[in-house]
Amino acid sequence: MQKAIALLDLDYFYAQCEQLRKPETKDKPVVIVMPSLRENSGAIATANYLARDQKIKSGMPLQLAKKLASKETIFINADKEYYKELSSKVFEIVDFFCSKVEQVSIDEAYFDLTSPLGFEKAEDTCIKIKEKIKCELGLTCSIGLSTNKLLAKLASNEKKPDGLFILREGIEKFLEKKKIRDLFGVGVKFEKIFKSNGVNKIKDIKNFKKEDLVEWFGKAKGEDFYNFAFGIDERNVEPNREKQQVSRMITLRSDSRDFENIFEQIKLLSDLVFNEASKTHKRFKTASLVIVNSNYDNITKSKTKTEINSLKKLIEVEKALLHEFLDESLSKVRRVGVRVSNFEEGKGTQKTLFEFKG
Ligand code: DCP
Ligand code: CA
Ligand code: CA
Repeated sequence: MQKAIALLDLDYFYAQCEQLRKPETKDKPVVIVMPSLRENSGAIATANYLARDQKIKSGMPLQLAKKLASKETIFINADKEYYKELSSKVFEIVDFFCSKVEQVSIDEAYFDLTSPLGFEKAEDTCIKIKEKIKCELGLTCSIGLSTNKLLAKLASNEKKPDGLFILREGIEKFLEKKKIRDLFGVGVKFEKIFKSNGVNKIKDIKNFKKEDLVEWFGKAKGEDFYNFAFGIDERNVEPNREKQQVSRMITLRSDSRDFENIFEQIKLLSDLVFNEASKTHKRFKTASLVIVNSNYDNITKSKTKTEINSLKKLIEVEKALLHEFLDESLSKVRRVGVRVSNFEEGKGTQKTLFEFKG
């Protein structure tokens, strides 16, 4: 089966985070600074697109950026804790849609949407992820969707900012335009080696044999670069995120507002979710009822309790949430889901005092 692999990268990330909490900076060039110990010195972490129009970019010394800036350019010192907080909220949203997520940096993650729905549905999922991040957090990102990591990453740069680029056909033509520096793993040092051998674009690699690349870069890297030139990349998405939540959803046989009918499904889903969550030996505090109504609106109702440590308790909370939903809404339920989150460190079952002894 053809794989469906996506790369999500947040747009001008640190600057976007700052603009989110400082609305007065809207429509202004914004530059984020990593200050150094010496006064008035430091490096540029990133710049929003208006500041990039002034030729200010990541890695540049602060002094140079100040020379390029206009009067209205706003300089802000980086607040990494705040960016990390937003970053984890973003990837929790991705976790909700996909269980195979590999975060590769503060603002970037691959996710594998191959199963169970395949490439056709992957596009829908990417659209939903973008919407939810926008709607819940107010942030934009760009997603590349393709058949492997290399192509997903390249695709993610095609429609920045706030873009979704699907690369499934015409891969050879797509790669024709790309410079050697665009290739995964090629930095300044490797770019020099390529260029000294007359390779300026990715397609120029095809003029050489695999053995030539192995000679320049060693076996592993040489072979990878050679394969990359043909759009081949066998690297898997290696999930590296702790599960932030466990959830299951089901579509009702027909749209319904009948309490017993819906509750019956909720009990089954709660059982599945509770067992899955207990496997990871986690305690959790939040239970949610997720409803998709007949208009395809998504409604989530949640309750947080000190500890939901038995299936019975989970079902009780879900029952109350269903009552609330039916009281508040007139719409019919099409899909229903149960989710638990807000995990706590430690084992799922509390040790008794007796067990702690000895
Ligand atoms: N970063 C940094 N120093 C660098 C490069 C990046 O501190 N030399 C930080 C700030 C960025 C974040 O990492 O906001 C993500 O880096 P990206 O390369 O993804 O760049 P941006 O997200 O800022 O911009 P883009 O919209 O091009 O992705
Ligand atoms: Ca980014
Ligand atoms: Ca990035």
